[in-house]
Amino acid sequence: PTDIKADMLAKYPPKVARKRASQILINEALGNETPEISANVRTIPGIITMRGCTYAGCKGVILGPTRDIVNITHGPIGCGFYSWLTRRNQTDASAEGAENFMPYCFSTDMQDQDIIFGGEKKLQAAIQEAYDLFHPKAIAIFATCPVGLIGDDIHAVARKMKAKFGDCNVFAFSCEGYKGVSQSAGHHIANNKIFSEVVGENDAEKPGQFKINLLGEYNIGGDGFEIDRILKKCGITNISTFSGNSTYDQFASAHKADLSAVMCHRSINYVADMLETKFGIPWIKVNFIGAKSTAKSLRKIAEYFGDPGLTARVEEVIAEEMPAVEAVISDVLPRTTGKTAMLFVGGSRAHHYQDLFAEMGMKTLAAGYEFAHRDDYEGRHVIPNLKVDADSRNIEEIEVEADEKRYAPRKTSEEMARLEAAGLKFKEYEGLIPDMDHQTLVIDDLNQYEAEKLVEIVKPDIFCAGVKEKFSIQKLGIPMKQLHSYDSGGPYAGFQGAVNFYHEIDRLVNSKVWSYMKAPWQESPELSATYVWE
Ligand code: CFM
Ligand code: HCA
Repeated sequence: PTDIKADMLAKYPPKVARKRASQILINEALGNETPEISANVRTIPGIITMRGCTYAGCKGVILGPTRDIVNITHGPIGCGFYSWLTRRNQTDASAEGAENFMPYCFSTDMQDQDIIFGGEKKLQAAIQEAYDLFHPKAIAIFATCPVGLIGDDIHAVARKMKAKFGDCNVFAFSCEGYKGVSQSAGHHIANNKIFSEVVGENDAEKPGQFKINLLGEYNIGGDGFEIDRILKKCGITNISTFSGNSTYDQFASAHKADLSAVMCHRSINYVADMLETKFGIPWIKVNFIGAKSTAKSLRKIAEYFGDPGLTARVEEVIAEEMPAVEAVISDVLPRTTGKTAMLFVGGSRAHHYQDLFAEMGMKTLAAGYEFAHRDDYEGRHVIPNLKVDADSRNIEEIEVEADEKRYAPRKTSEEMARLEAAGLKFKEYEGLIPDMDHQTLVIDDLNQYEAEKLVEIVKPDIFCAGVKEKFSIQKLGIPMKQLHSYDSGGPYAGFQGAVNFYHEIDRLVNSKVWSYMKAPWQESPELSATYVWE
């Protein structure tokens, strides 16, 4: 792999090579010694990054999956259009009287004249129109790049309209695309606002014995439906998902849960921390991607509640679900064992999906995030040493304190200590690097050039990334699976999702169609060498 890194950097000018070298790492993690990677830093101008923008992270990712908030994009129409369900986040609005605004794309459709004369009046008119048409519980406004550049005060407009309506919560997000180096800043902005404007608004008691929040699960391709099916079967009540298949009221009631289970650490750790600080709800890291990981996560939740009935029920569910999973694993294993994968996805899936590939006997040779921070790579113990860069400083920091009336630690400190001593870790995420094999490659903010270079050198059996990478990789003759939208597939979470994934990957890595393609190295002899991975 040392040669691969050198090959990838060879064509860069020295300054670019130096910067990229700090984001390309050969995994030499041993025990607690995790090598340091540079992450959450600006992409070098001119490089074709895989990243998206801050608006995408706020509007598309965090708020996009909530069905009964009218989400208005204040900006040119492309921003609203791009973030309109392209993520394949599903929702279930079949209940009597359920509101669902997700099939609509709301935008102020900013024009040149709004940029010159200001867009506040147009925004106000759009909010009024949405209110008159739908009378929703809440209207959210999202800033795009021009809004910040011309200085429209979206918060003043939101306050004014909220006061005018009286029965509709109107709030705004300063999530201009350029606010941070990636989507990640948008997650943080969204977390802060949802927490300060919505969480805790509904104090009504929620039924259920074992109440959790599922944080960082977005119901892509129906993942959340499968997880909810399993939780329900176990007798665990999901009070609120942030934010797959969610409603305004779920956010408003999140403080009624007794545990937060965090799937995607990157996008939602802020809410997890704030729920603990303000209301006393502890959080644990879970992963429902992979059958074994699903079983492990259910056991962790049961361990937290410490109820023998729940523990027994969780074991029953695992025992009921696993035979179907194991039948498919033993069918595909002879065809998938020893195959190799590369995963370059967002801020958590490049880690989580390694478990699914491992279950199929497949090895992940290279992986990386588009926009995760060092803690997602190296583990949360590095947080105190993280540098606050210029872009992080753009994000409003909110002060959260214990709620005078409603703060209630869910466990005594003795109980927490006992659980920790038994191995249940709270507020902990160990990151991607320690989980990967020695001498594998970890690459932050991979770009178009490096992706093609990697594929040419290593020729993995499958490459997983997003839509921008899809066709360039396929043209190299390598099967490509989108791990954002799942192409047209899914769910891949939970037990049934794992089965879907095994079938899909088996089909992809064993398909004959790719052998009919002529990749560039098959036509140019100088590119035809095969790299031997040690
Ligand atoms: Fe979390 Fe996500 Fe991801 Fe993400 Fe995303 Fe996504 Fe993703 Mo695309 S919240 S970090 S900002 S798991 S949209 S559902 S697939 S990049 S790996
Ligand atoms: C986003 C959304 C995205 C894009 C995926 C892709 C998603 O970042 O705005 O590049 O294919 O999951 O839909 O991450």
